[in-house]
Formats: sequence, structure tokens, C-alpha cells
Amino acid sequence: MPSKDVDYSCYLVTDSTPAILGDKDLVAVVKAAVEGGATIVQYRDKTSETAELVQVAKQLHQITKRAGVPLLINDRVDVALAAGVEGVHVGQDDLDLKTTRRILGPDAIIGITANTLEEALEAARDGADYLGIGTVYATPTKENTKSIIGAAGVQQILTALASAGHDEVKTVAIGGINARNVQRIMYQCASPEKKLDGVAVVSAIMASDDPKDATQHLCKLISQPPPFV
Ligand code: TZP
Ligand code: MG
Repeated sequence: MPSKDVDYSCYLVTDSTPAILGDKDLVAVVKAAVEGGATIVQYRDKTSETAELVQVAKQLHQITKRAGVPLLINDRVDVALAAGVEGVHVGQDDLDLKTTRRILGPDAIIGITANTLEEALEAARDGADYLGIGTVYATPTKENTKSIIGAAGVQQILTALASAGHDEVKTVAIGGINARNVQRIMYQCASPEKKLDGVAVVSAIMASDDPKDATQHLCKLISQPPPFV
């Protein structure tokens, strides 16, 4: 797969905590989500030790690689390198973008969370491939979010990116997105000059009893503008 020819439309971020995953198996859920049409996967695990992270990342990579779906690692550039995956997603407090790029090289997919206009513009200037814009809506999945920006906040960031000429940087919205609100986010957040490239979800897929069906349903909604747009 050409590494930068990325479909961000249905972006799964994993969560291994019992509150979200329940007693399901992480690898099985990711397999089901990929079968259901997830277009990119981020392995996000804030608690496991490094060796465990690398081992699970390699297992997930076997699944995603077969499907031509990029796998990114949250926070950990070292784990991404060790597992040989396609990239990383970093937060504002993680390793900075320029250093991350220097370590992983031009072909790696590097994304960063952007909560404000300033963070979004800086990340675009520093060569992020994509921005995870949010938190859109309050979510129990990530309780210590800096602020909830709503659909209006996402739209403001998209407009500012377009005005600054950052057509190249891809964008996904994250935070509290599910089958009930995904079309609203996808199509009503877009500014006239810049659309969202996708949405990222955790619980809408990871907490589902049927992750394949949940992913299929989300992907279908993501690809269809609602009738009122
Ligand atoms: N970053 C901002 S919100 C969030 C992350 C990782 C969690 C989103 O989880 P959910 O379950 O899709 O609301
Ligand atoms: Mg982080």
C-alpha cells in the first residue's frame, strides 16, 4: 500500500479497558472491525508494558496488513518502530512532530491531536499527515480532555486550516461520535473550504456486542450525506 494513500473515513481507535472492551478479545474485535470496513486502526493502550505493547501491535498488524489497512500506535514511536507498523498518533504532550518525523521517516503516517486552532495550525505547519480534532462531545472514554469543542469548534478549525492554505493536511473528528451523530459531524462540521476526511471512534465499535456490524453501519453512514444537508 502506498503509505500516504490513506483512507481516514472510518478510523478505529482501540481501548483495552474492561469498561469498554468488556470480556471481548482485543485482537478479535479489531479483526471484526476491519472485516466491517474500518479503514485505519490506532492501537491505543495506556497501561501495558512495552514488551506487551509490541507483541499485541504485531498481532494486530498481521490482521490490518492483510486487509491493506494502516496500523498506527498511540504515543509510542519506539513501539511503532519495533512492531514495524505504518505510523503513530501523538498527543500535544508526547514527542514533538518534527522529532517524530525525523525518527520514523517521510513515509510514516503521523497524526496528532488538535484541540484548538493554534494547535491545528502549528501541527499542519510541522508536517502532520492528519489531525485528530476534538474532543467533539464529552465522552466517558477520555475523561481528562482539555475541552469540548462541539461541532462548531471542529468547523472553525477546518475553516482556519483552509484559510491558512493547509489543504494537504487530513482531518478526522474524535470524541463522543456514534451512529446517532456521525452524519451530523461528518457533513455539518465541514466548512465550505475544507471537509472532514473521516471520524475516529472508540466505544461505538470497541464496546459493541457486534463490532463488525457496528463498523459496517458506521461506515455506511459516513459515506452517505444525510438528506437534510
Ligand atoms: N481523544 C479525544 S476523545 C477520545 C480520544 C482518544 C476518546 C473518544 O472515545 P469515544 O468512545 O469514541 O467517545
Ligand atoms: Mg498521547
